[in-house]
This record gives sequence, structure tokens and C-alpha cells, in this order.
Amino acid sequence: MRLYAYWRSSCSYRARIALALKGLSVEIVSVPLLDGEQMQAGFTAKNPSQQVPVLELDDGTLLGQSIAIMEYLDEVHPEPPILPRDPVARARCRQLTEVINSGVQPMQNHYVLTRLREEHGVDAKVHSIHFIDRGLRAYEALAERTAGAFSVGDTPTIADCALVPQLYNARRFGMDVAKDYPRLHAIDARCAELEAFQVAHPDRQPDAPSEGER
Ligand SMILES: N[C@@H](CCC(=O)N[C@@H](CS)C(=O)NCC(=O)O)C(=O)O
Repeated sequence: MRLYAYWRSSCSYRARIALALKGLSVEIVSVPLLDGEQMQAGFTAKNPSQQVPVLELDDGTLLGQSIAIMEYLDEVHPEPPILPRDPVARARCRQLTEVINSGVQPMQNHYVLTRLREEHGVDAKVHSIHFIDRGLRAYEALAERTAGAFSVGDTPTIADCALVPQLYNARRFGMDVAKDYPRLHAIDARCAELEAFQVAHPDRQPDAPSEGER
């Protein structure tokens, strides 16, 4: 399999964590978003949404949308599960995932921020922090009901795959995760102990610039 991805893309990061949790290795194909490669015809043919990640299966099938990719992986490779089997816990896991996936990430993705900045004069940083904070506060409150060691219970799920990259982004915007979202900070620390989360980290990707250039 191949994963079309960008080192700092939070949605690519989600898919990398899920693949690693499943013990699956993939070839990473870098799509340099800052150079606009996602808009070029070659990539648009793979994903008309002009977004990463895209998972290419061994038979050439192309799958876009990180949540669809993670759910596909869980269906085809059920062990270890990354969605709870219990229907209520499963729905809660999806609820938390969507708090990030539909409530936060679209508000602060590269394309949206560029348009807001260039066409509407919006302060992209203030805008991003507002929506990240709104989502993380909701997640923090919801996790009080669902979390064990991880966001839902005691094993990592797709909710953690969405949360950890979003916290990475929050820190990039200068937000104080430990102070403002202590439960999420603790979950993040537990995730960081697992190899699957470590190997998926942006800094470990083949297209990550060297440390001094990040
Ligand atoms: N809902 C999609 C969102 C994908 C997305 O927004 N990807 C971003 C990177 S995290 C992207 O490719 N952006 C391209 C751009 O901003 O031009 C998913 O979960 O895969």
C-alpha cells in the first residue's frame, strides 16, 4: 500500500497512526502542500478533493478521507480494534472523532486559512485558535464520560488518532494544552508512549525538513 501524505498534515498523521496501530507498513509518497502539488492534475486525478491523505491499496484502489481510511483499516484488519465493539462506545468514539474532524480541522486547514487571510484579511492565527479551543473544550468535557487511559476506554481508538494530531497543531499555534485541557494532555502523554504514535509523528516522516529548518 501507499499513503499519499504530507509530514505536517494532521489528517495524514491520523492515517499514519492508524496504520501503525494495525502493524501495517506503507510506502509514504510526499505531496508537498505548500508547493500546491495537491492542486496539480496528477494528484487531483487521485483525489478530486485535492487533499491528503490518500491510501492506495495494492490493487490500485484509491481511498480518500482519513476517517474513511481508518474505518476501512479496522474492517479489513480487525485486530487490534481501533473502534470499540460496543455500539454506545463506538458511537461515542465517532462523536469525539467528529468533534475534531468536522468541528476543528476544517476551520484551520491550509486552504481555508490562506483564503481567509488573502481574500478577507482575517488574522488566521486568532481564527484558528478560536476554533481549536472551542473543539478541544468540548472534547475535554466529553472525555470525562468516555476516557480511561485513552479517549474511549483503555485502548487507543480513531478518536485518539484524531486528537493527537490536533493537539500537535494546537501547540504549533502556541496554545497551552497542559494548562487548558489537562485530561487531553494526559491522554496525549499516554499515546506518546506507544510506538505507533511515535513512528507516525511528523518529525519522523521522510519529507520532514531537518530540525533547524522546521
Ligand atoms: N476531511 C479530510 C480533510 C483532509 C484535509 O483537509 N487535508 C489537508 C491537510 S490536513 C489538505 O490536504 N489540505 C490541502 C490544502 O489545504 O490545500 C480528511 O479527514 O482526510
